[in-house]
Amino acid sequence: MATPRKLKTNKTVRLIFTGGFLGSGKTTALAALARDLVRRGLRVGIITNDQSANLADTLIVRQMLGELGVPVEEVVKGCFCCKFDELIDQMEKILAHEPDILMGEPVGSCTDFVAAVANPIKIHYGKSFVFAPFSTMVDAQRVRELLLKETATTFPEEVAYLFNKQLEEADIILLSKSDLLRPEQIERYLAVLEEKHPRKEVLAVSARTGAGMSRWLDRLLSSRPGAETVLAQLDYAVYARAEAVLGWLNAAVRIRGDKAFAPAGVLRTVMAAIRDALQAKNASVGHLKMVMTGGGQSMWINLTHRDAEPVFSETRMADVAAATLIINARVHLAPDDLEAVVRTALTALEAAQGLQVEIEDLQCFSPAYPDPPYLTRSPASGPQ
Ligand SMILES: Nc1nc2c(ncn2[C@@H]2O[C@H](COP(=O)(O)OP(=O)(O)OP(=O)(O)O)[C@@H](O)[C@H]2O)c(=O)[nH]1
Ligand SMILES: [Mg+2]
Repeated sequence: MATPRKLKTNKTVRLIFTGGFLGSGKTTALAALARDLVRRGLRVGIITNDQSANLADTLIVRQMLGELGVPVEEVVKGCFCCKFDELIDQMEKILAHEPDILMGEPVGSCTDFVAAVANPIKIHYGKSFVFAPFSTMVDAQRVRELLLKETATTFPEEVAYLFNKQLEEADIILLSKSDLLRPEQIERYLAVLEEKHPRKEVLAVSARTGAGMSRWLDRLLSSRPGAETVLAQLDYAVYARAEAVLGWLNAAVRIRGDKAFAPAGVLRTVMAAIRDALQAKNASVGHLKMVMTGGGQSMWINLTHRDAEPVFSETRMADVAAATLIINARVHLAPDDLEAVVRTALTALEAAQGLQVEIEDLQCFSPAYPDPPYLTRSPASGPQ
């Protein structure tokens, strides 16, 4: 097996990686944790990850943490597992800021993180880093859809397999967005997760209200060894099919008006047009997120379930005459169909609101077969 390049750190840096399915709340939770850690006087950096360039998450984290001076880097065109060398490159950039803690968010369609990323890091960079427990986030809607099979989905069984593998490799399972649930619902979902994963710690958290967050952070900062749960077995053919059924679209769109326009109105219009089309095609949504940036400000809108209401960011922007719209869609739809849906929505925006809409970049594809270069099921089996 190839050996990754060397990396030097002046101190041991704690790695907090948090995975979980598309839209489960990873970015929001990591940004909230980072804010808390900075408040405690710790130096933090974050690495985002996506299958393509033009990530919403990088913009969102920068907007959320910009004033705190938290460095944010990204690994694109593949998950951390498959882009291990690029992950090390980006970690090195963050290390230049001398962080105490480096946080990472693997892309939501990723699993086998411990074998593909954590173990190689432990083997090759053991003295430089220590892993905090690896957390997997799940929200209640996805538990009902993919674990309990109580709600309708068009996602095939392979996606449920991927979702379950994400839970299986967690040290800690986080039931996210607990503010949306009644106490008895929280109890029910925690019990379901505990029953399926009796040896794991399961916590309910809300990044929005802060409920459960300090308990989670205590675990992450404890001396408990992390990223210890290696998947004993993962059928890569099934995993690859789970990713391949997703249409994955990242676009950067320049929007100009003859006079200033309201970014929230544009976001709402494009979101509604795409969601209506996805409803008509009966396509399940993993996550549809759009970020508008103009005048040095960003705001965003998210849809994590096709039949849910889209959610706006708390940050708002003043009206602008020009802005960039980043669209990230992960949907159970063939890439060509998804691309047509998005292009049609943008054309309608231009026609209805008299805006000039120019697509600067648009990538639409299904994620490639995962092929992690340093996959190691047992840390002891590699070079020391
Ligand atoms: N009510 C509520 N909503 C939340 C919470 N955390 C995240 N969300 C919302 O859930 C949606 C998805 O959140 P993200 O943090 O982008 O999720 P993610 O897991 O990073 O998504 P991907 O990176 O696309 O997989 C957004 O609309 C968030 O505002 C929470 O604690 N409470
Ligand atoms: Mg995210």
